[in-house]
This record gives sequence, structure tokens and C-alpha cells, in this order.
Amino acid sequence: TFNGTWKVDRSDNYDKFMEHMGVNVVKRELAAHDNLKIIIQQDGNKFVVKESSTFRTKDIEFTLGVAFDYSLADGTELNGSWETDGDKLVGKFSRKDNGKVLTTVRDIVGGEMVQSYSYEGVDAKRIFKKE
Ligand code: MYR
Repeated sequence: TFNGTWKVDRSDNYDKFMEHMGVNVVKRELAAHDNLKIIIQQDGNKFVVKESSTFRTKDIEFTLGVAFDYSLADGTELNGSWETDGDKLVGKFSRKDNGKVLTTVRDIVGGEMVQSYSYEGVDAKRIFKKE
């Protein structure tokens, strides 16, 4: 289950990934220390995600398979949805500004939540520990 409070512990290739997404260096340096915390509450197909970081706090509600809007901390707007694939959550989102696709997967590995991101052939991961 993904339910719980997850705090980012470490990231892999996140700077390169953000650079590829077009995030400027100042924001990337801030994002490297964003203290991202994600509280996930799943009830059947419905999710409430409470995101907080040094950038903002944001509540997101979505239903599996139903597209919704989401904006990144730098203002980039996405539209897409999450689905399940076995025990994983797979998200497919498109950028509204250029139509390009960002895919993301959440998986629980050894008690940690691993979130992978992929955009135009560049991959990154952020790994969260349960609080
Ligand atoms: C959620 O479930 O947390 C809300 C929806 C998340 C949508 C996809 C998030 C992608 C984040 C990519 C970060 C890249 C920064 C350049």
C-alpha cells in the first residue's frame, strides 16, 4: 500500500532530468533540497495526495484512470492520469506547453517508495522513506 507519509531521502539523476525538462539552474539547485513530503491516502480507486515542499503545499485528488490537471512547482502544466500495474502506480502525463509525455512510476521497494520519472529518454528517481 502507498498510504502514509513519505519524505524524500535521495534522488538519482534528478538534476539532469530537470535540466532536460527546461528548469533553470537556480530552480534546480533549490529543487535539490526541496524536502518533498507526500502524504498518500488511497480509498479504492480514489486518491488524495498532499504534497509539501520548500516550494509550496498542494492537495491533489484523482481517480485511477481519470485524467486531471497538475502543475509542477515551476508552473509547467501537465494533464494525465495514474493507473495501476500490479502493485505499481503508473502515471502518464503530457505537458500542456509542448505536448511531450512524462511518465512516472511509484513502487514500494524494501519499504521505501521509489518514484521514477521519464521524459524524452531521460530517467530519474526519487526515493522516499516512510515517516
Ligand atoms: C501526485 O500523485 O503526486 C500528483 C500527480 C503527479 C503528476 C506527475 C508528477 C511528475 C513530477 C515530475 C517532476 C519533474 C520536475 C521537473
